[in-house]
Amino acid sequence: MIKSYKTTNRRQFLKSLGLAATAFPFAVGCAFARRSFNARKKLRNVIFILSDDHRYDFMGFLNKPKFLETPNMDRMAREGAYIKNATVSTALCSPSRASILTGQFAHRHGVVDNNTRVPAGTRFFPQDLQKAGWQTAFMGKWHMGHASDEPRPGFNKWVSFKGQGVYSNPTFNVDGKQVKRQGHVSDLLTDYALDWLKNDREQDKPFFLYLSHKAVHAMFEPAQRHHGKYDDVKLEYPKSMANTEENYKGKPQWVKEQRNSWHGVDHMYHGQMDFDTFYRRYCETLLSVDESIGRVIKYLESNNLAEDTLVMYMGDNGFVFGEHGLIDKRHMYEESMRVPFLAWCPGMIKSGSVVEELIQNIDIAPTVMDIAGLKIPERMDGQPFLPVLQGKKIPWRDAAFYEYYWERNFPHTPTTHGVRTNRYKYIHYHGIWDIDELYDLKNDPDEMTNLIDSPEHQDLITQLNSRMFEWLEKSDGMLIPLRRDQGFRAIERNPEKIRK
Ligand SMILES: [Ca+2]
Repeated sequence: MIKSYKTTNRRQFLKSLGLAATAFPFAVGCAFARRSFNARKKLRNVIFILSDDHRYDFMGFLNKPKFLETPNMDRMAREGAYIKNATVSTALCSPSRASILTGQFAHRHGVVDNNTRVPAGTRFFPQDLQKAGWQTAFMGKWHMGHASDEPRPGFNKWVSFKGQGVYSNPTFNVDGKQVKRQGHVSDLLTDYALDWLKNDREQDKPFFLYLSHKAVHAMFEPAQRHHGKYDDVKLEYPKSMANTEENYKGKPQWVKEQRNSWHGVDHMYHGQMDFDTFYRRYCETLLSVDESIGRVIKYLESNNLAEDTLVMYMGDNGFVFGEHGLIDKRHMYEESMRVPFLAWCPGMIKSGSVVEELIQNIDIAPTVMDIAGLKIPERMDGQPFLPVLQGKKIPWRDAAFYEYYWERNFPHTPTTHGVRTNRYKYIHYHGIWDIDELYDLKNDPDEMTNLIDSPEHQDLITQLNSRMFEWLEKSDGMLIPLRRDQGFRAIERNPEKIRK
């Protein structure tokens, strides 16, 4: 019998996922984190900076691409923590954003595509912070549903726009009023954020600022000062980009088919942009996000706030630049599922920390709740990771779960569920006649050799399959969500590239 998550308590649920052998030490870990934090009585503010579609390895300090310079991200990593194995539970904008705000998997909060509004009654963790006396602000891209930019519950200050918004001269909804501004959206959002920090919040209360950038979502538009900066740099293409027999050996059929689609290199965005321009503009657009981080950190330092404010920088999902002939996100390959994640707070996080633990977007909400000294609600699926950032050994998950639901708008990527450990990734497809995948990430980080039929891996596949279904059963995930048809459909193929 499938036991409903609602009737399963949190401890049973975590235990069911095989977390930490038993859930008890995990609970001890949380209590310890809270004691540790309270004892310091220092950390009291959180700034969460989110970018859109920034892939995990495009940062200057990782030297990829070689020409890219992100001095402020580099500084966060150098002086704070670089969370190496950060992933999202769904690599798609709106589901991931809803997971960040609720601490829940997509099948639990219900936002499974980019068209769905958050169901009425959904609780966002800033509502709890506000109730506890925190000052809260949301600046930027909300993007759960396209129709409204109206203030959402949980924020003392609201600056947002409808759906994807625009890069240049945007109109914002500022606390319910439409305000037209001149300039680049990344700069303007940072201006709003700094203005709120300086002038608009109650200075004696702890604060939570959610700075949610539109950048670097397609169609990329760098700030004017960055446009063309990377026009002449040499681009390096991933080895798996070429349409060769070797590259597609053992791969599911849908991957090769997707080459010639909106999200494939043979017909990307139906020909609106060529690959090289696309790559250069993406990197240029990222520079304004990096500068935004720098301005926020500089403000904290000049106002004596650096010691008691945790700054986190994360991407809402990854981005594929030609790997396996694909672009964009949605699927479970590394470039799509992994995200950049940095944390900075001098005095609380040791400089140069590298975190190996599997941290996910669902962990942000419980972590901020924990920092605020609030009880982590039963409804949240994630775990608080502050002690992990501080290098403390606490019981932690040994597997991250993943889900993506097929969209009629972008029909080339199938419904996907999967499990990723630090070593292996198991990918399971639904509703398509194709093969599943298993990768050994240690020996094959580029996911080139599918081990799904390897005799010596069959026991592991059975185990991972079983863990995946246990997760879905225990968390009410055994139904495939269906939504009404709406919006654009990316169903064109490039006739010149159709396989004979
Ligand atoms: Ca996104």
